Amino acid sequence: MQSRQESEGVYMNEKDDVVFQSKPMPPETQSSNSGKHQLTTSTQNDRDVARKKYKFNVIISMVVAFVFIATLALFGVQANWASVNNNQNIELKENTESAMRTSEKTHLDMIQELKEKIESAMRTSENNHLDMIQDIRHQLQNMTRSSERYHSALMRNISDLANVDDRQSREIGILHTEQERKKVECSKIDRYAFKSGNESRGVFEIYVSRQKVDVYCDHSIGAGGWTVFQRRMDGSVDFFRNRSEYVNGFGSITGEFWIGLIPLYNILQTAETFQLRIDLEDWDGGKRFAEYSRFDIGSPSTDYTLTASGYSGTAADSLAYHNGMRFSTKDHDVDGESNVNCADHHKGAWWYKACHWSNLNGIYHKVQPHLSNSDGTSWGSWRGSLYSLKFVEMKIRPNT
Ligand SMILES: [Ca+2]
Repeated sequence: MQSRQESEGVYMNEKDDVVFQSKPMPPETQSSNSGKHQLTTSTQNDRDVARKKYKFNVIISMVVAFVFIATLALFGVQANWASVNNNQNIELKENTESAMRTSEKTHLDMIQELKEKIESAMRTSENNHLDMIQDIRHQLQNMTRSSERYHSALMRNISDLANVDDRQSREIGILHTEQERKKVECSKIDRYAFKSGNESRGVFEIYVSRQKVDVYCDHSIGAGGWTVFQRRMDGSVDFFRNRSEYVNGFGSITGEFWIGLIPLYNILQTAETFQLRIDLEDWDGGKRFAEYSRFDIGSPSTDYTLTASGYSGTAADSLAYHNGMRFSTKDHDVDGESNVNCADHHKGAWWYKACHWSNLNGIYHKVQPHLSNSDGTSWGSWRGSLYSLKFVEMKIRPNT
C-alpha cells in the first residue's frame, strides 16, 4: 500500500532533503529506465528513510501541536481562573475598599464629633477659667491694695513707735537689775542709808535712767519717803533754761536743782500712782503746802503732760489750772496761748496754759513784790503772781 505521498512522488535532492513534486513521473518512465537499477534501489531506501522521517516529523508535529493546543488550553484555563480570581479580587477589593471607606467615614465623623465636643468643652472650660482667673485677679488686686494700705499703716505705726521708743529709751533708760528695781525712789530705801544729811532729810543713792544718781529724800513729813525733784532756796542756780536741760536736769542736789523730766518720768513708772507735795515759804517766814493725791507726767511724746488732782493743803490750788497742759520751755512753746511764748515771757519752764497761776521755775526775785511780767517764783493762790517765794520744794511719793 502506497501512501498519498508515494503516489504524488518524493525526491531527495543532493543534500538528502525531501523534495515534493507536484507531478510525479509515470511508473513506465521509471521502470523503463533499467540502466539506472542501482540508483533506483538506493532511491527506494532513501524514500523509506524519508517516509520514516516524514512520519516521525508528522508525529513530532502532532505532538508539538497537541502540546501547543494543550498549552493554549492550559493557559486558557489559567486565564479563565485568573479572570475569575481577578474578578473575585476586584470584588473583594471593592468590598474592602467600600468597608474601609465606610469605616473611614465613620471614624472621621466620630473624630469630627469628638473634636467638636472637645473644642466646645475647651471653649466652655476656657471661658470658665478666664472668668475664674479674672475673679482671682480682682481678688488679688483687692488683697494687694488692702495689704499695701495695711502695710503702709503698719509701717507708719512702727515708725512712730520706733521714734517714740527710741526717744524714750534715749531719754528714760530701762531699769534692769533687781537692785536697780528696788532702789528707784526714796520710799524704797532705808532712811538710815543716807550719804549726807540725816535720816530725816538727806542725800540718798537711787537708780535713775539705769545709772546711780543721788536724790534728796525728805523723811521729815508724815511717814516720809518723799523724793524731792525741785528746789528753790537762794537763787544760786539759773532756771531760765532750754528744753534739753529741763529734760535731763540741772543744779545741785543739796542746793537748787531740777531733777529732770526724764528721771521724774522714770521714777513715776515705778509705782501705780504717785502723790505730789509742794512746800512753800515766803520772805516773812510763812509756810504753806499743797498736796495732790494724784500726780503724773506723760511720756516724752506728750511733752510730759501734767496730771494733778486731789488737792489738799494750806496754799490753795494753783496747779489745777495747769492740769492737762504740756511742759513748755523758752525754746519749745507748747503752751495754751497761741499769741505768746509763755515760758519766754514769764522767764520760766512750766505746764503753761495762758499763761499761769503758778510759776515755780521762774526767776528767784529777792525783793517783793516784783513788778516784771509775773516772771518770779510765784504761787498765785497764796502770795499772788507778783510775789517770788523764798523757798520752794516739790516732791513725790508713791500712793500706798
Ligand atoms: Ca504759746
